[in-house]
Amino acid sequence: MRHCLLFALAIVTCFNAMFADGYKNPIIPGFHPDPSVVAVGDDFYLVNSSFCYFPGVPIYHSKDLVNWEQIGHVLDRKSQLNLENCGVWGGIYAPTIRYDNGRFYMITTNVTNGGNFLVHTTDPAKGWSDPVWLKQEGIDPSLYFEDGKCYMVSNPDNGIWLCEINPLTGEQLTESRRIWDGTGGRYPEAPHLYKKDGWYYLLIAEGGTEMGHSVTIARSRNINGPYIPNPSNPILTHFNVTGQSNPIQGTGHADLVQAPDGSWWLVCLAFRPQNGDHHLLGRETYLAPMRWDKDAWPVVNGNGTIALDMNVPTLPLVPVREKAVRDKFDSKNLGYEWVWMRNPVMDNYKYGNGQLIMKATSVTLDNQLESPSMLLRRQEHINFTATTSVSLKNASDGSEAGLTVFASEPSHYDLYLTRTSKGNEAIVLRYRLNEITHIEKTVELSGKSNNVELRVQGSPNVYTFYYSTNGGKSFEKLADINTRYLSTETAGGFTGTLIGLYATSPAGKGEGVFKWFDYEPGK
Ligand code: 6LW
Repeated sequence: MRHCLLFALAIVTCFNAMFADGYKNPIIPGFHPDPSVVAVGDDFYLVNSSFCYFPGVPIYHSKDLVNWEQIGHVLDRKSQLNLENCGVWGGIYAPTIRYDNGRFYMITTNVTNGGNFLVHTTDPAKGWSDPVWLKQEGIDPSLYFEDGKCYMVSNPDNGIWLCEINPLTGEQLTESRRIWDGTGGRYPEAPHLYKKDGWYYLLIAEGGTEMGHSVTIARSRNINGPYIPNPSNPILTHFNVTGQSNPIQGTGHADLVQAPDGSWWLVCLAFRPQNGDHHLLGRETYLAPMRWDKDAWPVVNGNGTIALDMNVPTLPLVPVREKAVRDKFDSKNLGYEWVWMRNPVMDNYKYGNGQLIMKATSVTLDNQLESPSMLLRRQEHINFTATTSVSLKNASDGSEAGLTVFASEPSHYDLYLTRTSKGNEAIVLRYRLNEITHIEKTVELSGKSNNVELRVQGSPNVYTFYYSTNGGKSFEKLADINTRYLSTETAGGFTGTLIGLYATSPAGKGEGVFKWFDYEPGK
C-alpha cells in the first residue's frame, strides 16, 4: 500500500514538472527590448539591445524559457562597443543570437559608430570576439545557417534584404537581394529566417515600436523567394480590438524557438502603459506559446495576443537565484545589473572593499557627449524601493552625490547630497525636464553629515522621494513627482528608466561614497 502511494506521488510530481501550469509575463521586466533567443540542447540563451549603455547586449540563460538569469554581456570592451557621442536613441540596436557548429554568433548594429557587425564565441558567457564588420546596411540584422552556408538579413530601404556572408571574415559572398516588403505596415524590420517542413519562413515586425506594433510572416520554398504572406497576418498584435484593453501594448519584434520537447515558443517585446498611456520601464521581454502544425502557418497563443498571466502548460520549471536586495559593493566585479552611460572612465570608480567611491567630475548628467560618473541599473518593476547610503568626501561648493531616476540626459529626477556655499551640506530634490530645471526641495543640514540615506519609491503615477539622517531609523518624505515626464511617450528614447548613483562637481573636486545600494521590488 505504502509503495503504491509513493509510486502515485512520484507520478503526480513528475506530471506536474512536465506540465507545470502557467507563468507571468513579462519574463524579463524593465528595459529589455528586441529579444532574440536560441536553443542549444536543453539550454536557452537570450539577448537584448542596449543602446547607449555599457557593457552592451545583456545575455540571459534559461532551462525553461520562463526563468532567466543574466550570465554576462556580449559586448564588454570598447573594441567591441564604441559609444562615443551616443545617446538614448543611438548605439546598439536589435541583436540576434544564433548557434552553428559549436559556435555562438551575435549580430547587431551600432547605429552611432560603425553599422552592422557580428561577434562570436564558443562560450556564451564570455570571450566574444572583436567585431566582424558587415557591408549590408539596414538595422536588425539576423543570421540563418544551412549546410555550411551563412545568410544575413536586415532592412535597408524599408525592405527585407538577404545575402550570403562568411561570418568569420565578414566578406559578403552574394549580392544583396530584396526578398520581402512586409504587408504594408510602417517600419518593416526585425527579420528572422527559419526552415520548417521544407518551407523558409520569414518573420518580421511592422507598424513601428509603438502602439501599432505587430508581427507578420511569409514563406517560400526557396530562400531567395518569392515569399508569400500568411493570409492571417499579423500573427501577433495588440493593435486590434482583441488587444485594445490589454495591459500589455506594443507587442512586436519577435523571435521563435523550438524546445527540445518539440514545442514552439515566441519571444517578443512589448510595454506596460501606466499613468494614462505612459510607459516608464522601456520595452520588456515577453513569452508566448505557439502552435505550429506541419505545413501550417504558426498561431501565437491561440488568438495572436498575450497576457500578463499565461495559463498555459510550460516546460518543467527551473527557477533561478533571486537577486539580493542589497549590493554592499564588496565584490571586485560589479553585478551584471550595473551599467554605465557610454564608455566609462574607469579611473573614476573604485569598488570592492564594501563601498563604491565615485570621483565627482564636471561632467553632469545632462552632458550628451561624455560619460558622467554614474552607475545605473534598470527600473525593472513599476513598484519598487531603491535606497542608498551616501556621503561626500573632499567636496567643494556645488559638489553633489546621490540617486537619480534617469530616462535621458535632459529628463531625470535627482535626489542628492550637496556642499553648500556656506560649507555645510544639504539634501536637494531636483527635476530636470528639457528646458525646465527645478529645485523642488532643499533640506539644509547643520555642518557636515556623516552619511545620509536617500530613497526613491516607484509607483504607477508618482515617484516618491525620502531621506534619513538617523541611519535609516526613520525617513522624511520630500515630495511626490509625477512619473509621466520620464515616460518614453514624454522623454523619448529607446531605453526606459534606470536608477542611477552619481557624483558631479563644477570644479571636478571630491568624491561620492556609497556604502550600499538596495533595490527592492514592490508589489
Ligand atoms: C529596433 C527595431 C525596433 O532596432 O526598435 O521595435 C528598434 N523594434 O526593430 C530599436 O529597439
